[in-house]
Amino acid sequence: MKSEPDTVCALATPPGIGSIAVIRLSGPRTFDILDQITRGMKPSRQPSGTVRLGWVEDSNRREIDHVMISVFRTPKSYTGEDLAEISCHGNQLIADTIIKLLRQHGCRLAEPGEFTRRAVLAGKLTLSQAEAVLDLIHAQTTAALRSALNRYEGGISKLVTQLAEELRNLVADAEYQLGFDEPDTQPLNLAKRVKQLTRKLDRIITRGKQNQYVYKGAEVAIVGRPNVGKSSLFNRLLGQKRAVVTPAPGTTRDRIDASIVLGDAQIKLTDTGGITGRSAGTISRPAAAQTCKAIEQSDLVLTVFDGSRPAASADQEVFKAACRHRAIYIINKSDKPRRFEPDFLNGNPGIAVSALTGTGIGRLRSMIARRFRLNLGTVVTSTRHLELLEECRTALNHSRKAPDAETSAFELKAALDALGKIDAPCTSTDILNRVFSRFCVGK
Ligand SMILES: Nc1nc2c(ncn2[C@@H]2O[C@H](COP(=O)(O)OP(=O)(O)OP(=O)(O)O)[C@@H](O)[C@H]2O)c(=O)[nH]1
Ligand SMILES: [Mg+2]
Repeated sequence: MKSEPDTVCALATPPGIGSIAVIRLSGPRTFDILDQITRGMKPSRQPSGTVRLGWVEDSNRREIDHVMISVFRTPKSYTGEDLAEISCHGNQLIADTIIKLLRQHGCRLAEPGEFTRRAVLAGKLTLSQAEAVLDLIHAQTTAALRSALNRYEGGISKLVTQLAEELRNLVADAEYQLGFDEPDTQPLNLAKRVKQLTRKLDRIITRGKQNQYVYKGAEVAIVGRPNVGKSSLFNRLLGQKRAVVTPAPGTTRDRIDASIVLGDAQIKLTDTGGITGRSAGTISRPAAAQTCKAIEQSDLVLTVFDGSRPAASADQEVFKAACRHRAIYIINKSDKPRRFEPDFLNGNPGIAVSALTGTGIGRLRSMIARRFRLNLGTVVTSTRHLELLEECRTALNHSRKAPDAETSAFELKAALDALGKIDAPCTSTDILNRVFSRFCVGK
């Protein structure tokens, strides 16, 4: 026999002092419990979708707070269950006391993401919509917000339905052909359509990976030999004097991080100690190791050269360290006569800027922003979705290269299964745990 679900409660607003605090509870005993802790109101008789004012009191009839209670009856609530929200004064002590009271009357403290999890289990939200709820809460830029809203409205489900439809047609045709042909000898004549679908997935995956920067943020390191103006550029991009700038080489030793928004993404910008040529020795080994690590970790390397001085071997070292990564080559000090004419940049003209006067900085900002722009060609951004789309693409490739028709059809079904996991009808605890592990309590 299926047991009745617990009634759960949690603080839905951030802890601490605020004008109000909201405590949410959901489950079959919601109104029964509320009736027991309130005076001047009977939440069990309150119509769904209404708000009433009244008192919360403890078992000795002592007043705890004057509150507003919003009532949402099953199935017309966020979780699909009976749900209520108590808005009390925004004092942590009051909120804690009310939660303690609710627990004394049989409420369990909700797990992180439990309200949204219940919404998914009740079919109120698809899994990808639930993930969008999390992205909505955590979005740091307007682009990230817009894209999360699109997914909250079902953008991923639409995409999955479309792709699954195409795949299902392929599976049906494959099975139809299997009925006629010798399964072990006749290759399926579907390779062309499978390839087309694979190409479509390629595009979605590439754009989706690009979109991840909008959510996860991007790491951008400024590197170069000592004294080329890395810290000056760092300060310019930040719009404030964070890093120390001096005329002496070797000023920056430890890396300095700062956060800025450029275009659609939140960017962690890192100023590093200068990289010297092998013969020079003005920077300590640990500092050099730190700089190399910053390059390795970066999604983009801003490689700075001093445009007013001839290229040196240290510049070439810097180029060698950075060129294996996504890089922008910056020729700084453009306010001075140009003397930097290297032969190792492979024809890349770089971008001329002056960190001192600000010339070219606007163009540089746009160049960086372009690298991390939200690609509106797809709604995909999440790692979980990308992994499943990649699994789907791998199965499609196997299907195309399969030695016989039966294996080919089997792989097509595997591709369909992978796609199905994106909005899985939630029977798998593993998938649910993975999705909801990042949620906060009360959501
Ligand atoms: N003329 C001119 N001078 C600049 C420019 N950018 C930086 N400088 C000067 O170059 C010197 C070194 O600048 P920093 O920003 O400290 O250079 P850095 O690459 O961080 O140096 P280290 O931390 O020592 O590796 C300072 O005197 C700056 O004022 C520029 O665009 N034009
Ligand atoms: Mg510096």
